[in-house]
Amino acid sequence: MSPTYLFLYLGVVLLVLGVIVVGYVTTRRGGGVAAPPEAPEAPPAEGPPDVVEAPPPAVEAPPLVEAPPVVAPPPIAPPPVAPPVEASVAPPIEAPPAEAPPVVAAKPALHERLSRARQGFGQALVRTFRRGGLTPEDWEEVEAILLQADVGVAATKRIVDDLKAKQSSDGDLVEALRAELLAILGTADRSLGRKPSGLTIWLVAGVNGTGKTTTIGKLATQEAHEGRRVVLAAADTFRAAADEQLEVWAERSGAEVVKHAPGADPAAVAFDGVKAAKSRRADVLIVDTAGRLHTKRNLMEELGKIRRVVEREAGPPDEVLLVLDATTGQNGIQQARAFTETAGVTGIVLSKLDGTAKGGIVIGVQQELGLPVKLVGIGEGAEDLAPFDPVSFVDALIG
Ligand SMILES: Nc1nc2c(ncn2[C@@H]2O[C@H](COP(=O)(O)OP(=O)(O)OP(=O)(O)O)[C@@H](O)[C@H]2O)c(=O)[nH]1
Ligand SMILES: [Mg+2]
Repeated sequence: MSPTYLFLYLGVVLLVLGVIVVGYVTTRRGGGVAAPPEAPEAPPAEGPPDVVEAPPPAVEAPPLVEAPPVVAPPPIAPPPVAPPVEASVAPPIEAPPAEAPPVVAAKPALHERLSRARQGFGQALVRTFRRGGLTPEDWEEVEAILLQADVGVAATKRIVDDLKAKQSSDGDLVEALRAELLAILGTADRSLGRKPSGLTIWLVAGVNGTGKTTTIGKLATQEAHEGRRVVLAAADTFRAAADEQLEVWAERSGAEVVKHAPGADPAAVAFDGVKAAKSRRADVLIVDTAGRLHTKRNLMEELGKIRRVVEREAGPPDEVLLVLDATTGQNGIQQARAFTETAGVTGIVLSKLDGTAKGGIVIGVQQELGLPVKLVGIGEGAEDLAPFDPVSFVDALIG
């Protein structure tokens, strides 16, 4: 090889080596012509076409429109947690409560209800007798106590005469008084009259406000408790709302009511009462009548007519009960006399004995008219009607 060619060859080799060395050094300094990283796909440009396309952002910009605040949904109440079911063991099945028996108030003690009569009448006598050695003035005091208590003139005379005789024989005057009162009250039949079968009828009469309707309500209650079917005839067509009062009692006791329009003929109500009670196969018919003064002839005749109508339809009433107000006093004997003449009273109901310091009318009526007291009213409640028992009465009176 010629030296010319040799120099040319060496020059080219050196040039190539130089280029390689320079490229290597450049690469080591970080520059170099690295292949561009693959650009993310640019979003389609929305700008006008003459706008220079911006280089694709390396990081996607956040959206400019603020997102609406997220309203948190109301907290959802947790579903009710069912009480844990005691699955395996079935709860014991409680037996249904036995049907409660009807509440029947205990009969009030006569002794307690007669406390006023005992203090005003019985104990006044007992105190005087216990003093012993009664003077004529003491005997006058005894007489006054008896008369004030509505024992009546005839019974008072009988009691005083008898006790004076006992004093002279040194007897126990309190015991003598007890015996005397029981002797006057006697052993009359005080049960209420009833038919052995068929409809029993009780007629109830008396002056105004003595307690007729209340007594009928109490009687209806007692009869219903004993399993009898009761019809009430509202033959007080005179006083406003008298039938409503009876209806209230009927509702309480389970009785039925027969009534007419206000002002109707009371005898017609009694007539319908008998018919209805018979057709309904009732056991007892109780006829309520208007309060009337025993001195008013036309009113007493009206009562006589009621009785006659009942008698014509069903025979004589099993009871004609006169209701006397124990607080009205001696007038009761006149009332009893007049009502007996007109309507044939068979027994007395002495009402309001709980509210009086007297109570002697029981003795006076028996002594003067021979009419037995059959029932005593000792309060306003349905149970406050007691059969009259002379021994309990006298014990309650003189303590
Ligand atoms: N303390 C007491 N009050 C009674 C008794 N009986 C009735 N009464 C009351 O006496 C008042 C009159 O009773 P009624 O039953 O309406 O009398 P009545 O005889 O039907 O009255 P008239 O139909 O208007 O003549 C009422 O307030 C009753 O609550 C009783 O035994 N004791
Ligand atoms: Mg009445």
